[in-house]
Amino acid sequence: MFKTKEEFKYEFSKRIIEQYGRTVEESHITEKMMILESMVRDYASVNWAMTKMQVRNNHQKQVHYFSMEFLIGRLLVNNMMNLGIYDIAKEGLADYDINIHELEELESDAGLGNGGLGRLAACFMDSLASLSYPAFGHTIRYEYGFFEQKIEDGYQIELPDQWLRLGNIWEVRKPKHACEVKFWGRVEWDGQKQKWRHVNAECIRAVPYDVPIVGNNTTVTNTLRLWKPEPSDHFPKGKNFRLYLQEVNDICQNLYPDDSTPAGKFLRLKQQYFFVAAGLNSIVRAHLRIYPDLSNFHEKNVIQLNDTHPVLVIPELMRILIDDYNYEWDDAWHIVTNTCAYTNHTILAEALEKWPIDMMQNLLPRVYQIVDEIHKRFNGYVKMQTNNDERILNRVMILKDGQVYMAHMAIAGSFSVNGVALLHSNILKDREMKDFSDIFPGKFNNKTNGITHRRWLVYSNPELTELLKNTIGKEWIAHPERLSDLRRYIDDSILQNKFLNVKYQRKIDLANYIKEHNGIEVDVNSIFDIQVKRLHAYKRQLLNVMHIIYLYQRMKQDPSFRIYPHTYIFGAKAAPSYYFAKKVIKLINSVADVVNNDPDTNKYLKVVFIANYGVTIAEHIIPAADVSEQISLAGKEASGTSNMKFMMNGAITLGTLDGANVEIAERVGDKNAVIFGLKVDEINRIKDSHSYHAWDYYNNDMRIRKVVDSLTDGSWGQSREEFRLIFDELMGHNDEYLLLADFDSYVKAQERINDLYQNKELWAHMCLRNIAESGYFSSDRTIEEYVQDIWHLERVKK
Ligand code: 4GP
Repeated sequence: MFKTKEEFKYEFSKRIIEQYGRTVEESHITEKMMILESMVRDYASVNWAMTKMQVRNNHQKQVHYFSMEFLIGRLLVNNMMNLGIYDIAKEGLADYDINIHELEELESDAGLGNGGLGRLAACFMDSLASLSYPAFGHTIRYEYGFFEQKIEDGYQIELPDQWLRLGNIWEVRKPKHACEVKFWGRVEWDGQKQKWRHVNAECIRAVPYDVPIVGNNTTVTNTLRLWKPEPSDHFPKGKNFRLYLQEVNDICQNLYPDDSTPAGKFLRLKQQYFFVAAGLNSIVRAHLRIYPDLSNFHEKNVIQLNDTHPVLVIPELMRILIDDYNYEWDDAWHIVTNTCAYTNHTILAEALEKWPIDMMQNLLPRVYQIVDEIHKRFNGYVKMQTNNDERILNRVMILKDGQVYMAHMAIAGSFSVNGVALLHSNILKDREMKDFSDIFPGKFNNKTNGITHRRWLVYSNPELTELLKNTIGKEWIAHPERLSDLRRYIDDSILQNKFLNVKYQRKIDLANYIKEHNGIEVDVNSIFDIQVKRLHAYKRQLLNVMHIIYLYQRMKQDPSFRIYPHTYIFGAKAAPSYYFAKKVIKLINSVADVVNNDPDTNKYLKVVFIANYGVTIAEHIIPAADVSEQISLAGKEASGTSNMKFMMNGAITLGTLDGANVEIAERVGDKNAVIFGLKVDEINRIKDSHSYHAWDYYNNDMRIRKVVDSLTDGSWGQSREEFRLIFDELMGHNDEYLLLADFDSYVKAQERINDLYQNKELWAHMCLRNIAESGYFSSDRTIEEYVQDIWHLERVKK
């Protein structure tokens, strides 16, 4: 492999000639990009093969991270940086007059995720490899991702995300590791063998596509395994083959297909079982290539279940052990419950999955039988632990009201259950899942999330990285906790000015992006106040818009009231069938239209909605932020991770005491974060006593009344009915997420930001303090905690 610029150039031009029969100069830019990608992949392949061999030969334990999503973003530059070949390649390409950034821009973000849970999985894969721990990821190879968001006339439009348009050079198809996954059919007792048989099943073949996950400054290269469904050789007898092909393809069309119909629900369950069964099959086979049987399976493998989506791992592994390898129930249960660990990412009831029993019974008859048995035995255990307390039993059962409660099965079948920030883990343990933590003391633990500082600082903010290197050296890159070395310099006025200048450069970059994509001119000297995350009522983007409406109305009414110029920036996808969330997007855009075009106010106030928020766009947005909006109703956001990315890039958190905001505020201190709003215990009291009345706030606060009225009086250029749904959520359904209750304190918090920002020295001090305290939020720290407490891995041995 190339070691110098000249070797790189030789290899690059040779490959272009061999592949396309043209010189570098004659080749198309996409050809150049694909050749570069293939070179990086092949470069990584050497380490990849070596890592697999080392893990096998040294009989090392591995973690298998099962997740519906891995939001990995682009890989080209990230991989080159991790491999330490970025500079050589960049200079080599420059000799051919090729700007590496132009090639980088051609790479699509992988369509393998949507939100925080998926991005967390990607950060974890990066940290695992970079810390040299052996790890596998398992998911589905979605053809069209979640969706591509366009905004038309202010509305969200969903298009297929064609991320595979140019192919995916990173993946390697591995047909020899393919396996069969069985659906439908029925179970029958085989008297001779004394076991259950799954007959008349419809088989679908699962073929793995492996993507190398390249660690930074190590030779360790792990695998992300994407499973693709293909027709099986055991074609279901008598079935219409077109229908069969359609069903096979459906499994990998989209992430989170619409589940508002029974057909959609079936499809989601099918997807989950498909990748769970395929993933387990490949792990079991790999295990048996080294060991004679599966009795030490849990000593060599740990499976982390990322939320409830992959929880079928529990019954499926039971099935494999019992049906395929003749284990007794108790021995199998011992192995399963010492292999599986579960991470919960939300307490929102609608996100804790439940499947109708008849659906699971039809689609997965043998697996369901096992679920039923797990349920019965679990009931027995609970009765024993609780002195036959029927009320507790009713609350914790796996099968009830005709449904399978996946979170309950996850807790029963795992040896560890963790939340993703201190507050969230405590809410799980002491409130939402208290019965379970009483039944299984010691099972519940906390692992506060983290983000990879390599992508979210070193790669996406090279300007700040340079400044940090010049100030405190580069130890922090390998040891992010050493960002604390910056503490000594935060009052150094030269550094402060340099920091403000870096921020200014990044704001210019984002302003250019906005000009190009939205056609809006924004003032680079204004406060860039940013809220980027999935659109959900509990995250309260609506509170942010209501505050903008209030500012606008007040400036219109009172010419003597003016704010320091602000640019409010949003980025968010709404799930396609989530009507309220889509209306909020329309509201943001409608308010933006009025506000941005009003000459009375548009020097002070601009609103921008950036379409199709995702990893690559975030890499432009986050380094440019002055203010990080983290305003969920306290107790609802499990952790949040954009809060950590913003902090690491020197933005000030404007947030409630929710999720990881609590830990951020604690680390930076009261003065360096702007915290507002009701706290969890206050909210619990309000909710438990049913004492909240949205109309009281409406009637008693003129600001609120004017803002709410504007939703239905045509203020935003709409028909009066356009935002009725939002009005009804607030006033008809008594404002479930207490926006009106937090409105006043949010306004005051915004006023504090307005004042603080104008004191440049103080502001820079605050930002630098945030950066200095952000090392704790590197996912390297999180991964070390998982390794210590849950996974018990050793670094890959040479
Ligand atoms: C998210 C949570 O909403 C967020 O608070 C957390 O930081 C993230 O997981 C990672 O733990 N949940 C999801 C989801 O993305 O789909 O439930």
